[in-house]
Amino acid sequence: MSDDLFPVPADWAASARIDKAARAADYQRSLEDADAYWLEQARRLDWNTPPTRASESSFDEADFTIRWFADGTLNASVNCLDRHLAERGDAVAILWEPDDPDETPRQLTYRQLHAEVCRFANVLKGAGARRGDRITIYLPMIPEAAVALLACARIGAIHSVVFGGFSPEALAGRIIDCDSTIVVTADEGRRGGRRVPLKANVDTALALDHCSSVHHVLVVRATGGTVPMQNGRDIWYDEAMAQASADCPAEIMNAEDPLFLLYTSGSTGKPKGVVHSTGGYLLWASLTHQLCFDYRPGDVWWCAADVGWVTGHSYIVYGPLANGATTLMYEGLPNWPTHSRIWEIVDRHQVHTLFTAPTVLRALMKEGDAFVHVTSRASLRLLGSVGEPINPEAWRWYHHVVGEDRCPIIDTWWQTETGGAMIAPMPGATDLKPGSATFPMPGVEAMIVDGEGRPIEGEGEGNLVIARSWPGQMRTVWNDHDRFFQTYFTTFPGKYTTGDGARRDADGYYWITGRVDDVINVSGHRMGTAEVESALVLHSAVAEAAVVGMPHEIKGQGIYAYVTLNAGEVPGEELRRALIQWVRAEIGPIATPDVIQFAPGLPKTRSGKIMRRILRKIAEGEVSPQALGDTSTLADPSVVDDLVRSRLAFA
Ligand code: 6R9
Repeated sequence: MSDDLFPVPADWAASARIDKAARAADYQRSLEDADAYWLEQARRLDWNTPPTRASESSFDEADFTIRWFADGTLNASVNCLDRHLAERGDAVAILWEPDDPDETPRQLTYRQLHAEVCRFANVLKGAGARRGDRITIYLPMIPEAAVALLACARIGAIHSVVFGGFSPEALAGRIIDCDSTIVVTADEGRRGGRRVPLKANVDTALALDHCSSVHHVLVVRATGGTVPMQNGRDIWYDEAMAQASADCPAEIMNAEDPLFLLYTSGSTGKPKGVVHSTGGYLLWASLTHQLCFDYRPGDVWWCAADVGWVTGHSYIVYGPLANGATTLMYEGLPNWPTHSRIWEIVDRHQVHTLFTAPTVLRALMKEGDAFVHVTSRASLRLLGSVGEPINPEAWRWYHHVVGEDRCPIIDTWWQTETGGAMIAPMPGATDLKPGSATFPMPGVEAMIVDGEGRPIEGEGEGNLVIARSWPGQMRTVWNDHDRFFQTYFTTFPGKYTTGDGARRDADGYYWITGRVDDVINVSGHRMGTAEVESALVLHSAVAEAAVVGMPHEIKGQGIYAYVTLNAGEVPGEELRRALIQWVRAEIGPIATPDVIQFAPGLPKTRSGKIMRRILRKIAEGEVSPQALGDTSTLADPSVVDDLVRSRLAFA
């Protein structure tokens, strides 16, 4: 960790809307006079009925409730579109950069986007969608993805976006869990010059057992590739749009009505459907986008995430559009066709703020500075980071080589569950330390507690928890409110458990140290070790599997799997390759194991619990008895010797 201080640059200090004193005062007021503060903030949205109540929330078991602006009504698509038409209807809302740099970019003004969204909302209604229905969106990074999200919001349907890199099995699981009636997809996606068979994946998913709730599939013609269409079920997007009216009154929603659900991995069980609200979420996405990035009309904003993750929801679509921003959407990969691509896009579209992930920076950093130097990047004023802890080396490279020491680095810590940034700098208000996400946002009562839940004041390290509700907080796990409570509010009763560890330094800066549970972070993507284990044990050769994270130079963490085979199965290269392929097919390429170690047995306590602490150490290559610690509580301590021997054999 680094303790160097990068003060607010003079130009930001002079122009930013919030300076150091204002940030501190705002924070204090947000906690001490919370109701007034939040009702005031709520005015940044357009309400049909403005709320008169702010938070009515409690994290205690007896009266567990999370509720914000409960008597307010609004529509999210109106806030992202209609209300901008008078003032900036002809301003660009979405700037789209295609995968292939030789193709022409597309742009949609607010007026055009509004018309498309209304049309598609009517198409959805024509396909039977009603308020409260779940609609699964499985699209590449094309403007139609934003259109689809906002069209759902317009009619009060709940969207569930599934990342295009997920397999048919993973897609089916997410469709089944929320009983989706409609899927919106494309013929194919494109990434780095390769085609992704999205429609074919949907067909496979819908043919699987129990995946029977879907009655219509809407298909965007993205590449023109030939795909079979099922009569009566499948509808071409362009054909339906050509018939649809561009007039669609927005459904008036309660602030607490779900806006969307988004599946994310946890430490146990299958992925959970994280449910976000209409009012609180939209306010949080919009407010944090403004506070962290100080957006001004005309700036080109680029969040280089995929709309399949929460970062894409909050900072490609909802936050920027609620703020009337020009949001850039990129179809492809940051390093294709060359390692300069991301910087070429910055130049081509005169990007003001770039928001990306540390894994992208590490991968590009490795290729050398020349790929950066061949571009200008003169338009850049601000750089953002999200998804995992940013190591100080990558931070410095981003700051010095990419931003030429001129752009503050906004390292935002948050989660799918939090809806938007929770701990982050503000460019005009926060002196930076490389690797620290700095201070909590307004209303975020962050605390560090020890293993028993006792608060650690001042300098110290422990579990990061949040002591009170904030507007962007998830409201429940789809169909499983009890799981919501059990997962987040029982480890440290009365507090929201983030699952992350953190250190607070002498100046009050927060440093996120990474997950303290069985979630691993691969290239900024969350993966539950249990999910990969379940996929592995479905293979006929596998008796048992245990998965842990391992340090990885580019991805942050890699996936390390210990596999015990059924009697008669032969460990070897061929089976290793087959298992890797198997996991990719079950979950998707993001879950590809980096290492598979065949193990005759796994280290278990006498009660049968796998001791992951030991497996993590062995995966890290730390195999000395001191590193492995006490193994005396294991049912069979000799298992560890076997694991160490076979680890050393292939290391
Ligand atoms: C937004 C997002 C959440 C987990 C989170 C933490 C890690 C995200 C971070 C960060 C350190 C940051 N994380 N941002 N760790 N510094 N700036 O990534 O959501 O996919 O749900 O992941 O990612 O471990 O708990 P999600």
